[in-house]
Amino acid sequence: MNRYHAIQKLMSIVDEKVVIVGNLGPTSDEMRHAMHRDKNFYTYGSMGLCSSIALGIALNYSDKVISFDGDGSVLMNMGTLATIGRENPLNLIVLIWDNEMWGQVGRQFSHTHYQTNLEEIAQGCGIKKTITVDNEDDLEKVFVKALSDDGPYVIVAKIKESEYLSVAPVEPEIIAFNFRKSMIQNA
Ligand SMILES: Cc1ncc(C[n+]2csc(CCOP(=O)(O)OP(=O)(O)O)c2C)c(N)n1
Ligand SMILES: [Mg+2]
Repeated sequence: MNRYHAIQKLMSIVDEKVVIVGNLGPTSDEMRHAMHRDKNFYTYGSMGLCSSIALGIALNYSDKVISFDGDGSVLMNMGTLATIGRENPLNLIVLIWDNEMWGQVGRQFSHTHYQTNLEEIAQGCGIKKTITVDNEDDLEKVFVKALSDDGPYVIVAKIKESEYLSVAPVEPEIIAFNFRKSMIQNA
């Protein structure tokens, strides 16, 4: 499965109130190229914090919040899954794009290439709605279901790394300002 293609598909079916937090690097770049919107929160630089930020937003927001995380980032901050299990936010969907590597920094194999199973770790944290998918049709099906169902969901999407798109403009202050403004307008 190709992440950019899948991101384009999934972003075309979320409504405008849904928040999407993007993992640093290529995932945020691809979100921005696929469909820039003020409710996309791009986490440039902050490895490991994508799902933590999404959790914080989810606990304070009535609509769905989606985390487009990465295997390496979740591995670096596994405590996020434990806290999601404990807080049990019904409106949070964590989608881990698992290319089994630290892609952006040299494509070294990550632990998921060997023995680490992030879906089982999520289960062990008490998150009941989990799945691992390796093709776009199955991903779309579970994603559509998760959008209209109580969560939290953890979806591990196995992907093949491909060419990177151009790096999207990095303007943290502007991203944060526009994101906050869009949340206030929705409150
Ligand atoms: C705290 C911290 N450590 C290391 C880095 C360097 N770094 C940036 S992206 C990345 C790999 C992220 O891997 P993953 O989440 O799987 O995303 P991928 O690049 O594979 O899409 C690393 C190690 C960083 N930005 N922050
Ligand atoms: Mg990765």
